[in-house]
Amino acid sequence: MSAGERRDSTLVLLVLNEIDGLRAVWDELPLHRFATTVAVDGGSTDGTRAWLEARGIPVLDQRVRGRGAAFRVAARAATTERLVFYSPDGNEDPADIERLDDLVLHGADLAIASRFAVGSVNEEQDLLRPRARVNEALTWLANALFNRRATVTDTINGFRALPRARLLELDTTVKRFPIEYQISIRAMQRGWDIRELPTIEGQRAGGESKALSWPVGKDHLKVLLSELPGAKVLQ
Ligand SMILES: Nc1nc2c(ncn2[C@@H]2O[C@H](COP(=O)(O)OP(=O)(O)OP(=O)(O)O)[C@@H](O)[C@H]2O)c(=O)[nH]1
Ligand SMILES: [Mg+2]
Repeated sequence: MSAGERRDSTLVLLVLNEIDGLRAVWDELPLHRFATTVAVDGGSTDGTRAWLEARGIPVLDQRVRGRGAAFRVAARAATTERLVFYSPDGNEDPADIERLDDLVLHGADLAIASRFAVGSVNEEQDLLRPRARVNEALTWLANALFNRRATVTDTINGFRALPRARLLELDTTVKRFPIEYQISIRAMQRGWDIRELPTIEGQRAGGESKALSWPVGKDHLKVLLSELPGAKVLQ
C-alpha cells in the first residue's frame, strides 16, 4: 500500500461505556488510513456515543445486546472488502491495527492479534494468571478438535481482521462474548488460512470489564460443544 492510500477496509470500534479508553487511545488510531471507521455501541451511558459523534464517527446501534451481535451489525453495515475489529479499552495496541489488515490484504482469511505467540505479552498480572490458563486451555481444545492446519495460539482475542464476506459466510450465532471463539472454530472447520501476529496487551484504561470470568468461561465451553458435529441440540 502506498503511504497516502486508504485501505479498502473498515475500522470497527466496539464500545460499551469506554469513554476512558477512547480518550487514552484516540490519537494513536490510524483513522486516516481506513476507508471508513464506525463504532457499534452496546448501549453506553457514559457519554461514549456523543464523544464519538463529536469526532465524526458514525455510531451504529444494536437491536440485540452483546458483543457477538455487534460483530454482525458491523458486518452488515460495512461496504468495504475487509474489516478490522478494535476494542478501545486500552488492551489492544493501535500499532497492530494496520498489521492485521495487512495480513488479510495479503491473503489471510482471518488474522488474529495473539497474546500467546512467541514475542507477545499478556496483560494479566496475577501470579497464577488464571484467565490466561483458561484461554490457553480453550485454545488447546479448539485446535485439538477442529484444526487441521498450523496451530492457532489465541483463538479468543477479539482484536482481529477478516474479509467482510468471510464473516458473513460464517453465519455466526453467538450473542455475547464467545463470538471470537465461534469465528475461530468455524474458520478452522473450513480449513481457512488463519494467521497471527504477536501482540502486546495493555491494561484497561478505565471503565469496567464486561467479561466476568466464570459466565464468560462457561459460555465459551458451550460454544465449543455446540460446534461439535451433531451437537445442534446444545445451541
Ligand atoms: N458494541 C458492544 N461492545 C461491547 C459489548 N460488550 C463489550 N463490548 C466492548 O468489547 C470490548 C471488550 O470488552 P471487555 O469488557 O474489555 O472484555 P475483556 O477485554 O475480555 O476484559 P478486560 O480484561 O476487563 O478488558 C470493550 O471495548 C467493550 O466496550 C457489547 O455488548 N456491545
Ligand atoms: Mg478489554
